Amino acid sequence: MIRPLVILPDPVLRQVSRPVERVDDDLRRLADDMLETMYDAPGIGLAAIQIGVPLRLLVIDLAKEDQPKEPQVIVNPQIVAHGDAASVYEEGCLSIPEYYAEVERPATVTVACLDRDGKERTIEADGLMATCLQHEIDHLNGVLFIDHISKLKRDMVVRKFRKLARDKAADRTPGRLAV
Ligand code: GNR
Ligand code: NI
Repeated sequence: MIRPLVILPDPVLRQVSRPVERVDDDLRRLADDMLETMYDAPGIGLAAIQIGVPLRLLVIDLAKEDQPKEPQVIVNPQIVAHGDAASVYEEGCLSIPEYYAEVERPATVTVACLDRDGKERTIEADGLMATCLQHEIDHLNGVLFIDHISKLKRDMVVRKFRKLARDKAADRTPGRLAV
């Protein structure tokens, strides 16, 4: 089932998610809904809080559109190490639609987690996977990628999305906004 996405400036996005206690069929159903919602968007990653569920659960699929799907379910992830080198990626977020900005993060990370069978795993990631994992793990801590850009840019984005939310609540058609 495709679930509605939580959009900035909804304070739900600032919640700190709690650990998953049990990897059971209910959790796998939730992960399947997240994957369906992510593929529909489309996006390459999704944290549970983005559909309003404050659990430390995320899904990722970096497979290209014309390639077979590679769904990954990641439970209770912890960054246990990162490399010294940094890399810059242009990031976007399904909770901040159509806004993109460059973010610098460690280029490599080691993440300990559980998989969809509750089995302990260690992921050594670089490139887009390293960036995506850090972006998603930020969500579990109530952190958004705009927290890693300048305050000026962040304030601009937040203001724009506040206005969009106000317009929507008032059932006005949002016009194109000057930023
Ligand atoms: O779909 C997404 N693309 C993306 C691009 C660069 C860096 C991170 C991401 S994650 C994002 C989906 C999302 O909002 N996940 O939380
Ligand atoms: Ni995001």
